[in-house]
Amino acid sequence: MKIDEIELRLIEVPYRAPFKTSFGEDAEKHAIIVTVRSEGVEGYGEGVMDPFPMYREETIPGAMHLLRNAFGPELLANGCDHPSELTARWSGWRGNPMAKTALELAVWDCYARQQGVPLRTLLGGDRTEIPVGASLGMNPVEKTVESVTQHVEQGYKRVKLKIEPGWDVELLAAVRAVHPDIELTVDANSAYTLDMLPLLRQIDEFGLHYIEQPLHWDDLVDHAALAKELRTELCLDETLTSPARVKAALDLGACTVVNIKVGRVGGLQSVREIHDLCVARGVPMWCGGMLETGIGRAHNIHLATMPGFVFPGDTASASRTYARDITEQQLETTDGIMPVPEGPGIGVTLDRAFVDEVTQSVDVVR
Ligand code: OSB
Ligand code: MG
Repeated sequence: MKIDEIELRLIEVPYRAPFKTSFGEDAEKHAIIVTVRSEGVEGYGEGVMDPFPMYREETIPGAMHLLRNAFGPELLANGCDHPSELTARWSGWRGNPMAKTALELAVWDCYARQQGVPLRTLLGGDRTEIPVGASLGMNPVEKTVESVTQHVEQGYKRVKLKIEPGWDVELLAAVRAVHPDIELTVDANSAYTLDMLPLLRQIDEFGLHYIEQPLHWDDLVDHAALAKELRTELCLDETLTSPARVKAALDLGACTVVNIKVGRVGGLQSVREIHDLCVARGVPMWCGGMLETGIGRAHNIHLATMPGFVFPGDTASASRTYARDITEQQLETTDGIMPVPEGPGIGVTLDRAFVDEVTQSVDVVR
């Protein structure tokens, strides 16, 4: 493909309600929407880095700098025969997986549209719908229990609760009192340390499907030590930033469940490599979320059709997160099942009027 231009659009979209985790609280989504234009066809990608490094280190200003001055110009200068080659081409620029992914995803979408096939087809995903769960932000205990009940009634296949030290045992006891048997998980977003083992042992008593990222956001060694002390399986999120890191985590026994976020691991080509590794080792994967708009959410749905994604992920109905989304197609579940958007590429298009309303800035790289 010859790439004609790359548009970098900064948007700010309000959440329906603030989303609270152990690392902070946000009332609106800040995202980079990348559009790649090639021979009359557009493709879209979404960057999941935040304005400040709260979840991992990348930031929107840092990503904009690299997209404008490194990855963007390299892509414009050299074009692309197949989107799978981009990660290796950009590997001389270290790290920054989310920035690379925002552009790589746009190229994958554009390429799939030019071929006239759904993105999932390029990834080997046969399924036309995926089972999903929901991730609930921190709220008072009573409100959380009500919310769990609503999500169970809506058919979500598992519920994930955000926890932190002091906001864990009481919450879990209240939820388990009403829902003793549902598929329940917790996500600490790195809020615990290994010396809190007695508390972690209490969390171990609630029959959780797994515990997501209890310890430091870049740690493998302490997670491997913790895994030996608990019955509940450990799932890593923040720590898993590349195929090599996933292999290291599995070799060390730091986790037995893998959360995939395409932005965190550096793009769809990295997802494919991790997928094949996890399938070969019999390690269950699931697709995480970063409260994406319809662009990132559609990408997540397509990648979660790959056969190794055996646990329900976080790609729930967009209307849980947004009163109005930026895509024309509404990404909604029925009975906990998310249909894959149909048509070429990711199968969604931008609601131009609304995108313009929420746009903070537009840069075009040619
Ligand atoms: O750790 O999975 C996480 C949202 C923002 C940052 C990190 C995480 C999350 C979620 C929400 O859990 C998942 C979603 O609904 O997209
Ligand atoms: Mg997580």
